[in-house]
This record gives sequence, C-alpha cells and structure tokens, in this order.
Amino acid sequence: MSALPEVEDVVVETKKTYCRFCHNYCAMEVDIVDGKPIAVRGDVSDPVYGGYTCIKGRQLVDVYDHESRITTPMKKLPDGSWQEISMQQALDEIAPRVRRSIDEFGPRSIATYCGTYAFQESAALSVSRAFHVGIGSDSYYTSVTIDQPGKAISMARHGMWSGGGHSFVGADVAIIVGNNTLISQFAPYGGIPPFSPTKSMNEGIKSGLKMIVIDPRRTEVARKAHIHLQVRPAEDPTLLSGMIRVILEEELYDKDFVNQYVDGLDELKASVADYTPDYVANRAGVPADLMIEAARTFANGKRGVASGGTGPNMSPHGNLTEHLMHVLNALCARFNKEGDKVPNPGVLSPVGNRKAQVTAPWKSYGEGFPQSRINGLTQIFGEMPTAVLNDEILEPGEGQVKVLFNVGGNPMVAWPDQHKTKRSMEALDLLVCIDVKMSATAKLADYILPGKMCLERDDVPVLADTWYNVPYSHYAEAIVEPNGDLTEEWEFYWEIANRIGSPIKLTGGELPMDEKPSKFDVLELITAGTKIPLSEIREKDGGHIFDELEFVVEAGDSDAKLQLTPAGIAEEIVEIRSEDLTETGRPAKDGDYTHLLISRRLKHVYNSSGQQYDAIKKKGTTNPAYMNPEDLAELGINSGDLVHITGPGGSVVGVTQATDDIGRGVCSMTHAWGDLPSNDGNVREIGTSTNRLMTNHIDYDPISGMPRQSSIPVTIRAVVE
Ligand SMILES: Nc1nc2c(c(=O)[nH]1)N[C@H]1C(S)=C(S)[C@@H](COP(=O)(O)OP(=O)(O)OC[C@H]3O[C@@H](n4cnc5c(=O)[nH]c(N)nc54)[C@H](O)[C@@H]3O)O[C@H]1N2
Ligand SMILES: Nc1nc2c(c(=O)[nH]1)N[C@H]1C(S)=C(S)[C@@H](COP(=O)(O)OP(=O)(O)OC[C@H]3O[C@@H](n4cnc5c(=O)[nH]c(N)nc54)[C@H](O)[C@@H]3O)O[C@H]1N2
Ligand code: SF4
Ligand SMILES: [Mo]
Repeated sequence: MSALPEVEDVVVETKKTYCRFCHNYCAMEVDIVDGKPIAVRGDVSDPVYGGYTCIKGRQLVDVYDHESRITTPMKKLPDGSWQEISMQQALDEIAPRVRRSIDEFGPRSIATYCGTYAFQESAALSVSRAFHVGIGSDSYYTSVTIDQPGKAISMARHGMWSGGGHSFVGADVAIIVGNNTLISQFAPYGGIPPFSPTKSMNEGIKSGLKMIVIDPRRTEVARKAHIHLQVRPAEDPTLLSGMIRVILEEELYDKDFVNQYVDGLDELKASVADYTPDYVANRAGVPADLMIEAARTFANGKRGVASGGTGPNMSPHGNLTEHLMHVLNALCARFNKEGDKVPNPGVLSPVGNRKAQVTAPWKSYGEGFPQSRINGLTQIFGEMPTAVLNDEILEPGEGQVKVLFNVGGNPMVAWPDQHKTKRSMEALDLLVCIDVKMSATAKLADYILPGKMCLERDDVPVLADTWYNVPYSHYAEAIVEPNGDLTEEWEFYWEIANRIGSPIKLTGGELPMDEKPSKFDVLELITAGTKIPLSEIREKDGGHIFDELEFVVEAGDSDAKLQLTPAGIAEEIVEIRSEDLTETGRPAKDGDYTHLLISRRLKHVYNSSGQQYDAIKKKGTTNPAYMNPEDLAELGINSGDLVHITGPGGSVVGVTQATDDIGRGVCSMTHAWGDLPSNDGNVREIGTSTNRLMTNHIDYDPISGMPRQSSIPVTIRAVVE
C-alpha cells in the first residue's frame, strides 16, 4: 500500500479524499506519514471515478511541499522587496485599509475576483459573495464572465425546461460545439460526462451514439465523432443557423412539442432563411452535404443533446451560439418528459420539484441591475463583468475600484488585454493575492497570503453537484497538517469581516463572529436545505451514490414557453448574414490578418497552474503555437521555430509546433502561460500569454464585455533568430 519501505516505526495511514487540482474532483487515497502526504493514487472503490487520476492530480505530494510553494504570508515593502510576516499581522494590516477605502471611496472601491482556485474551495464563492453583500459592494467578479457567460445569459433569455434536458448517457445523438472533454474534463451541461469521458463515449458509440463535433481543430473528441464539422473559427452562428434552417425546411422538428411549449418559430424561420447550404459552406468552410447530414442526424435521433464549451463562447457572438444550441434542443424536444426519471436531482441542491413544463425566461442583466461604468455593461447573474475590471480600476470617478482581492486567480495571464492588466494591477491602492506560488499577478501584489492546498482542508463538491449522472457526493476532510501559516479563502473574508464589523449571511444563516466557525459549520450554512444533510455525506468514508434520491418528472401546470427569438436574437442572426465577405468567405470587417488564433487546453497543466512540477515539465515547458505544416512551410520555418504573433492588442513570441489537426490559417494555442511582459525572453522555458493579443475595447460582447479570447485575428511572421 505504501510508497515507503516497511520500516518499523514509520506509521503510514491511508485516507480517502478527492483531488481539487482541477474541478473534476477525482476520488483518491492518500498515504500519510506524520501528517504529511507521501503518496496519492486513485480510489478504485469509488463508484463514480473508479480510480481515475491524471498527471496533474498525481502531483499532489509535490503540490504540498514543492519548493515553489509559498508557506508564509508576504508583504511588499516600499523598496519592492518582500518581507515574511504572520497571517495575523497581514490581516491586521489589511483590514483597516479596507475600512478606510470604504469610508473614503465607498464600498464599491472594494472588489473581489474569484479565479479558478476559488471554485475548488467549496466555501469561497458563497462566503466572498456574502462578504460583498455585507459591505454593500457590487464589485464582485469571477472567472465565469471571461469563461462561458453565454451559458447563463442564453438560458435566462430562452427559458428552461424544468424537467431537465437529455444527458449524453443514453443519447443516440450529440452535438458538441468547441468542447474537448477528453482533455479538459469539462462539460457541465449535457456534454460528455467529464468524470469518465472515454468510458462514456466508448459505451455510447458501441450502442449506436452518433457524435457530431463542431470544432476548427480535429480534437481528441472529434477523432471519435461520427461527423466532424471542421468549422472556420467564429463561424458557429453561421453553421448552426444553416443546420436549423435544414431542420425547419425539412420539417424534422417535433411539431407537437413546439406547438405546446415554444414561441417564435416563424420569426426564427425568417431569420435563418438566407443561410442556404451553399452560403454556409462558403462562409463556415464546411462541406454543404456534411452540414445537411449533421442536421438530419441530430433531428432524427430519439434522445440527444447539443452543448458547447469555451471555444465558441470566447469567439464573437458567443451568446448567440449558446442560444442556437438551445434552439436545436427545443426544436427536437431533447427534454425529460412526464414520468421520466431524473438521473441526478442534485445531492447538495435545495429540494425542488421537476415538472414537465417550461420555466419562463428571466432577466439576468441590463436595466435595473447594478451598472458598470464601462461600455454600457451591467452585472450579469449577480456578477460584474471581469472583462472590464481593469477599466473599473483605471477609470477615475465614483465607483472606481481601489482594492482587489484576487482569490485563486491569475489576472496577469488570464484576463484579456495583458498590457492593460499590468497597468491596472499597478494602479490599485491594495492588491491582495491568495495563492500558492509567486504567480505573475502575485509579483505585483501588496500582500500574498498563502492558501491551503486541497488535502489541508475540508471540502464537498458543491460546484459539481448537478454535473454528475448519478446522485453522488463526497465529503473530504482535511487529512494532512497545514504546511505553513496558511488561510482558506473563506477564512480570509471572515477575518476581514470580523475586523471591520461587517456580517456574512449565508443561505442557512449568519456566520458567527464571536468565534471562528469550523469549515463544516460554514459548509452546513451554505448547503442548508439540501436533499441529503451534509452530516450524512460526511459520515461516508469516501464518495457515495445516494440511490434513495429517486426523482421522477411530474406533470406540468404552467403555460410558459421557451423563446426561440427573444429580443435581439433574430436581428443578430440577420445582421451576421448581411456582413460582407471576402473572396475566401471570411467576414471582410476583420480586415487583414494571416491567422485566427483559437484557444485550447493542455492535459498536463491547468491554466497557469502546474507548470512548476518536475513530472509536468517533462510534458513541455511552453504553450506551443500549433500550426498547419503548410503554413510553416510558407513562412520558411520548421516545427519548433519561433514566430511573432501580433493581434490588435499586442505581440508575443510563440514556439511553433506542426500539426495536421488544424487547417491552414488557424493557430491553436493555450492561454495562461508566461509571465509579466517584462519577462519575455525565455518563451521556450515559460511560454507566453495569448491575452496580450487583444484589447477589450474592440470586438467585445455587448452583454458580457468579453473581447475575442478565441478566434483572435493575428498576423504570424517568422522570427529571424
Ligand atoms: N485568451 C483566453 N483567455 C482566457 C481563456 C482562454 O481560453 N483564452 N480562458 C478563460 C477561462 S475559461 C478562465 S476560467 C480564466 C482563468 O483565469 P484565472 O483563474 O484568473 O487563472 P488561473 O491561471 O487559473 O489562476 C489560478 C491561480 O490560482 C493559483 N493556485 C493554484 N493552486 C491554488 C490553491 O490551492 N489555492 C489558491 N488560493 N490558489 C491556487 C495559481 O498559482 C494561479 O495563480 O482564464 C480565462 N482567459
Ligand atoms: N487539463 C486541463 N483541463 C482544464 C483546463 C486546463 O487548462 N487544462 N482548464 C479548465 C477551464 S478553466 C475550463 S473553462 C475548461 C474548458 O473546457 P473546454 O471548453 O473543453 O476547453 P478546451 O479544451 O479549450 O476546448 C475548447 C475547444 O474549442 C475549440 N474552439 C476554439 N474556438 C472555437 C470556435 O470559434 N468555434 C468552435 N466551434 N470551437 C472553437 C478549440 O479548438 C477547443 O477544442 O477546461 C478546464 N479543464
Ligand atoms: S487534476 Fe486530474 S486527478 Fe485531479 S481532479 Fe482533475 S482530472 Fe482528476
Ligand atoms: Mo474556465
């Protein structure tokens, strides 16, 4: 069992937990000696994960005590050097500065940005949000608004089927738009189950599932597809409009369902009328007959789902693309009907009925919501748009952000417009980073507070609760000793709230302020009213399926309808169709560029996390600029040579890597690598950030403010070395 030789007085304990390196939360067993982890492996007895782990998760021992780990709070001195201080001192110094900023500039001067690691600490989001409500600050930001905000925006505009949608498991057809679950382990809304993507895909295909993948890259998932539509980047709205037109023209949709539950059919028909197969083929770069076959295959299936990932959300018209996936699902009635079993009603979600009816659309942004001062934007689903947080920091006047808590995020490499991010981080009165290493952003901080890593804290998978296909949950207790003077993310907010006398109110009640609550107590307040009490989940040793949660869709009693063409949608579809195209079929408005740079994920790292570990370094120390071999030949360079990549916002140097899985004129590159722009010289050792390529003031989404984080028009030239 143990990685250590049998030595008499070494006591090895083995405990169950789950990995939180990424949001896939694989169940694990950890060998522990003297409160420290010495070995980790997948928990083969877990009913969902069955022992699966990836290279990232297998580094948790290194994560615990790697030399790069910050284990003591650090304070930046006026001369730019760092001083190690205690956590108590750091909190005692930060709190009065927060108080002063609120008093002098108003509560909105205090902002939080929750990055990816705030999502892994299961109390961080609820407590940080409640802290902001407590101090009366709307300046609450997360990475969701620079990720796939189109999902929530489009669902709110379209409405929702209360009985839930079909899932990938049991489907005979699936459309997957720009989502590469085999690498990202991510597909929360109807895509390939991220917990067992290979198994689910193979089992599905064996029983007749036809996958239709829409992606400019022949991805790991696309290689398994029945049809791969290798779309030109950013042309999903065109392609999906064309497919919808086929389904409507050939009357392949579910007429009974549409008559009873759906509004806007005629307007939709009119708006897609000009998306003829030839037009779509020319513009989206997809053979017309293959596009038609894909539309027919989807519509003729009995169970299925259309869903998407980050690629299309980060390309222009991302909200529309998400909407058109809803349209496909609505037209083909891809929903659980009355009497159908709901595979996972959610273990940690509040008890609620599932009915065969539409939940009417709701407002999630716009008039009546807190206004951003930038680009006419507003809060969306309770969050300010991260794409303009830099401007909220730089723009003087009432509401200017002066203090930023960066919780498990790395704005310097992850936010669009890297040059502006640098200016804004430097303009802040106070930047506090909760991180585990000296990230590009942490270098600019006033205080770095070391966070606990996953094995050092209690967590429960609140985030993934409804992503499972079965009612599964797992309470992980802290199983090793904290390796330093650390804080949990929620704890930081409690400490500050406590010092400035502000409340933190959670679903189940207010956090006590006289004495710090335990993590379990905090999680209980967050998950109050759930189907299975938290204590029951904690009692299980490891992950557990709560089979007793049987939910069946009940009869509906509402006459609400799903909206195919909510305000603005038909106009947007028509407007795209009216754009001038160049001879090669691409929109003329984008001007001259040589390539469209699309985003992607790499298996061995998680955004800007993981790059420092030895085993991961062996997989590569840069984020390659993947290009078609013919493009490299035209530039007169070989795979591995350097290129200048220049976009509307700036220029980076990338290391090329030849690949056949993208066509000519496309460059596929992952985003959050590299360091501050001043440390650019060694791209082969640290990579670079594609977020320097764009600015956030052109080509941005009118609702989320997101500029093109994928399908970025760039010009690529060889570097003469
Ligand atoms: N061009 C382009 N831009 C993108 C994207 C893209 O595809 N293309 N993707 C977008 C998406 S989807 C996202 S989610 C964002 C990501 O945006 P961010 O979340 O801001 O970026 P990350 O690189 O994930 O930052 C994670 C930080 O958490 C730190 N960390 C690691 N472990 C821990 C821990 O245990 N505790 C704490 N407190 N911190 C820890 C890491 O050192 C790192 O500094 O980027 C977005 N930006
Ligand atoms: N190993 C690993 N796992 C991760 C991450 C990581 O960095 N590493 N990051 C995590 C994060 S923060 C997130 S949000 C998820 C994201 O999970 P996914 O959405 O699955 O992310 P990607 O693997 O980048 O897949 C996006 C796909 O979109 C395609 N694409 C790009 N532009 C377009 C376009 O215009 N149209 C279409 N149709 N496709 C396009 C790309 O080729 C790519 O295959 O992954 C998470 N999981
Ligand atoms: S990093 Fe790997 S092992 Fe850890 S949760 Fe994600 S997929 Fe699982
Ligand atoms: Mo993300």
